[in-house]
Amino acid sequence: MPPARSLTRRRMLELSGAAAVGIASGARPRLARGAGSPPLPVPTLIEARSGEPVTLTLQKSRHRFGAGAAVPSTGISASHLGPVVRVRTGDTVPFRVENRLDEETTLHWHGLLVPSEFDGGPHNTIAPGAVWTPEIALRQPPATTWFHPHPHGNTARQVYGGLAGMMIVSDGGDQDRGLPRTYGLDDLPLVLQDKRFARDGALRYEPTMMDLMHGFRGDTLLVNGAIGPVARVPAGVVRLRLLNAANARNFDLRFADRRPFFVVAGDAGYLNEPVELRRLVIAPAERYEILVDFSDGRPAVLATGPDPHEGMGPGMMMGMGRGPDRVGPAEPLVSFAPDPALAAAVTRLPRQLGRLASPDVNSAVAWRTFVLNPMMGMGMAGIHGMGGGRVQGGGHDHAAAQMMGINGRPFSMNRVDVTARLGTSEIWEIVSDAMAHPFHLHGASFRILGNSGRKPPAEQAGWKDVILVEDQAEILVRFDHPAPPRMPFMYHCHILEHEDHGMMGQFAVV
Ligand SMILES: [Cu+2]
Repeated sequence: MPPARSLTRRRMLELSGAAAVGIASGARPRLARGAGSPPLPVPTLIEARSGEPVTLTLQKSRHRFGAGAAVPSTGISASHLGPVVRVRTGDTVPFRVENRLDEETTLHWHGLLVPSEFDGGPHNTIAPGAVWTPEIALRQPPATTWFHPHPHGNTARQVYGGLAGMMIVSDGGDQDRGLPRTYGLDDLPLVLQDKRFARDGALRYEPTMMDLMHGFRGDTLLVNGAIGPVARVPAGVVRLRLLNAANARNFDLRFADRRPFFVVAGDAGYLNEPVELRRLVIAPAERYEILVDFSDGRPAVLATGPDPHEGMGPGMMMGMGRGPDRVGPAEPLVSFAPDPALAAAVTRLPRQLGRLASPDVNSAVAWRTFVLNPMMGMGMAGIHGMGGGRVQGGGHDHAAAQMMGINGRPFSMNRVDVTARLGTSEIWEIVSDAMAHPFHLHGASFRILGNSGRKPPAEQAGWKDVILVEDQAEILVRFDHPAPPRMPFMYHCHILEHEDHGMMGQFAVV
């Protein structure tokens, strides 16, 4: 870390502290929750079987978010969000992805390790009314993954509107591992998001210029599409599959009573053993599986502190420093009510899960550096050219719409930025400019070698596909899945507004 950068960061904290407090206290949820807490919605489970088609329909619908009337929404075979699809390693599942929206879309399998033609990135477009039929061969370790649209320039608005679902890759070995495994009972998906609502209860997505630069954040927290839900759980060990499906927000998770919890898996697979924590930051698109012991029978509240990486502050406009670290009260996400009438299948923590070796740095055949640029030397005229108020999604033809980039270049569908060799590993150095960015790449997973000059914490020591980079990080990426230059994989910032505005690149694997 160059000393200059630390200095500007400290200076930024001084400069923007007052403004930050103002923003935090000004944010008020606008949607009435209604009387009592709704039960935690548990998405429909689709148990996929080899050779049997699974249909996922991206559709317009109506959905009730709070106490008010149903409002326009989108969902995947649901009124909002999607099902949980459970697939088995070794199986090959033919999917039928139907686009019943009135716009082009794609469906990206975030975390599935498949050839690029089945990846669902911006090249795999599905026209309105069309059906996409990828054959997904599951040849990867068990993991909690997810799926969401990825159309060029229009991902943020489509995901925000409700197009996201979870996919569980299972190898059938969780009984031997001693892990909770009864879906909807002691194995619960928790899709974490934040939204803004209009007075009539409708979802609002009208990002301002500041929203685009910082990433769009809501003032209301949702879990599985519900506000402040409560889950009945057995009075034993319960597994929570956490997915941050927010456009930009980082959740700083903790239980209100400060009880410990145990991370057993990261994005792309199990850790060697449970990692005990009392706080966990989950960045956009990251997944963690945690175990929580409810055997004391007491109700518990999973809450989040303020986003520790929100905003760039005024200094960002001058290309210096980062936003302030937020302070403020924790907000509840979801409550748990242990119910002695529910059978507790697991009452002890497992000892051993994965068998990960240390990453082999010497296996790397190349070193590449990627600098994530939220503003690429664009003048104020260019910023104002985007309009100070509402900015439409999907405006990627607009000259100013590609104001962000990587290594000084905005994303282009027609340019392959990197070519890697199939079956090799490379060290990728990621450098964040102006604020923390969650970096993700398709079709490959990686181990973290270092982040901000430190070794990764134990909960990030396994295989991953997202890394929150505050300053600079190095990852060891393994390329085992092909992507010809005509259909490359993506690497990008998972702040969806950044991705849509050019903070993305393409790599081939040959
Ligand atoms: Cu970013």
